[in-house]
Amino acid sequence: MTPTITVFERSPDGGRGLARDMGVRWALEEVGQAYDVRPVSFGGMKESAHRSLHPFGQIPTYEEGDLALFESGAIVLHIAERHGGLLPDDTNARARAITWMFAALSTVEPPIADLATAMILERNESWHAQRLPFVKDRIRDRLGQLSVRLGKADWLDDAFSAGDLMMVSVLRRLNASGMLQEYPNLSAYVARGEARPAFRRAFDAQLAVFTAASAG
Ligand code: GTB
Repeated sequence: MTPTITVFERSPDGGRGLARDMGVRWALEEVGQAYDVRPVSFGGMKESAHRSLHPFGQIPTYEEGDLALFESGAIVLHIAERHGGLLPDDTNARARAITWMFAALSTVEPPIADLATAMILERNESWHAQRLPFVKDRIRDRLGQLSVRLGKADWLDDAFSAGDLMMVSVLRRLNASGMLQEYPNLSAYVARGEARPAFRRAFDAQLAVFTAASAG
């Protein structure tokens, strides 16, 4: 059965692959699963039809037969569990890969999300300039720790896994900040993820939605 995902009708990132359907697309491409896409407007996300799929009125969602999921991390885990290629067969290695998925979303991403909040929502506040260095230092703490753990390895735990997919997706949120460049092994890690053919296909597909919406 071909799954359907929802995506931004017109992504505010201009098609740079920063909206969270990108990780889901990437996972589907990695495992070779075709998928359909249903673009949703900002208004449509808040309507009851979409809220029945996503209680918080957001994208992405994932529908496959009578299964409906939201939360990009849960969707990627579902895809990784149903198909080969994103989680190791060895039970312990599989648990470690899932641990990295959680680490990406619940340990590394929060300070990065805080930077987005600072830059978008708090930019005009009188205290913005005073707060920003603290926000960035909290990101540097996590990047430094992650950089030490990655070391010279290509991926976080031996072969590429859903853990790397989530971690690279989270770190890409820093692309515009220039902060990743302070950690050469992390910027090389992200570049390795972005160079994967499955990533390229996913990126091109989400960009095509944005380009079509802008032309229409
Ligand atoms: N935890 C959820 C998940 O991982 O699926 C978060 C989902 C989420 O934040 N969805 C956002 C959304 O639907 C889009 S991806 N927002 C609309 C709303 O809340 O009304 C977040 C996002 C948005 C824009 C950019 N950007 O422009 O760069 C990047 C990421």
